[in-house]
Amino acid sequence: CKTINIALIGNPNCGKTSMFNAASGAQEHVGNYSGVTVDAKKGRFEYGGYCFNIVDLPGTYSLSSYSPEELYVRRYLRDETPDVIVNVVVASNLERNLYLTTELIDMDRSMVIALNMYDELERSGASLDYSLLGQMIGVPMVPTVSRNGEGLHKLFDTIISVYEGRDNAVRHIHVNLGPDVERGITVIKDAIKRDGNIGAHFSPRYLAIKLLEHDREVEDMVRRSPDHEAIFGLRDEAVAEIEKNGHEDVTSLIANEKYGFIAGALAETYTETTKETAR
Ligand code: GDP
Ligand code: MG
Ligand code: K
Repeated sequence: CKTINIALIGNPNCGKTSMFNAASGAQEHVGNYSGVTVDAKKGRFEYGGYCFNIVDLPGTYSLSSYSPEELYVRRYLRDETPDVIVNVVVASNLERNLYLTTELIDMDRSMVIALNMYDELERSGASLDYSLLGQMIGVPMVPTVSRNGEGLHKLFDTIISVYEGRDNAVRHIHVNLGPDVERGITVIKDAIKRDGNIGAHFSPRYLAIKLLEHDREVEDMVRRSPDHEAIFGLRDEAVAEIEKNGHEDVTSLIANEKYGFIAGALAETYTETTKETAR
C-alpha cells in the first residue's frame, strides 16, 4: 500500500506516546517520567488504504539548539522528510504549546495539528473555534483524546488529505515579526537561496530566523558555504538595525511577536469558560 511517513512533535506530556500507542498498537511507556535516553520510537499500521510509518519523537518546547531533546528533534527534521508532521498540542494550554507550532510553520513543512486532551478542555467548560484558529495559522486542526483514541480517525483522514494535497487549509501563514525583523529575514533568506546548498531540509526563512537568533548549529551549517562571510555580515547588520530600533535583543523581540500573535489569535477563538445561564 501507499506509505505515508508521519512524525509526532510536541511539548513534553502533551500525549504523543499515548497517540503513538493508540495508533500503532504499541505499548510504550506513558506518563510523567524523565527518560535518560533521547530517542525516537517507530511503529507501523494501516488505515484508510494507506500504510503509515509513525515516529514518536522526544518532547520539546522549541526548535532551537538548547537541550538534547530540541537538538534531537531538529536534527531529525534536518535529515528526514516525514510526509506530514503531526504537531500534538494540549488544547487547553495553547498559549504555550503554539510557540513550537510557529517554528514548524517557519520550516514550511506539511503538517496537521492534533488538539489533544480535548476532553479536558471540554470538561473545563472552555470552548475553542478551532476551524477559525486553523484558518488563522493555515494548518488544519483536529480535536483528539489520545488516551481513548477519540478523534484519531478524523486526524488520520486529515493527514491523508494533506498528504494528497486535497486540503486547501494548508497554506501556512507565517507570523509577521515586524518590519525590521522581516526586512532582515528577507535579506538573509535571499543570500541563503543564492548559495542553494545551505541547510539540508530547512527552509530559508527558518534558517534566516535562526541566524538572527545566533543559533550555533545553524551558524555551523552556514559556515560550510563559500559565501558565509557575506551572510554573517548581512546578519550582523540586520541584528544591529533591529536591536537599535527595538531596544531589546532580537531573540526576545522575535519571541514577543510570536507570543503576541498567539495571544491575539486565541483572544478571537478561545473562551475560558462558556457562560451558561441557569436553567
Ligand atoms: P508525551 O510525553 O507527549 O509522550 O505524553 P504521554 O502520552 O506520556 O501522556 C502524558 C499524560 O497525559 C499521561 O498521563 C496520559 O495518560 C495523559 N493523556 C494523554 N492523552 C490524553 C488525552 O487526550 N486526555 C487526557 N485527559 N489525558 C491524556
Ligand atoms: Mg512520550
Ligand atoms: K512523558
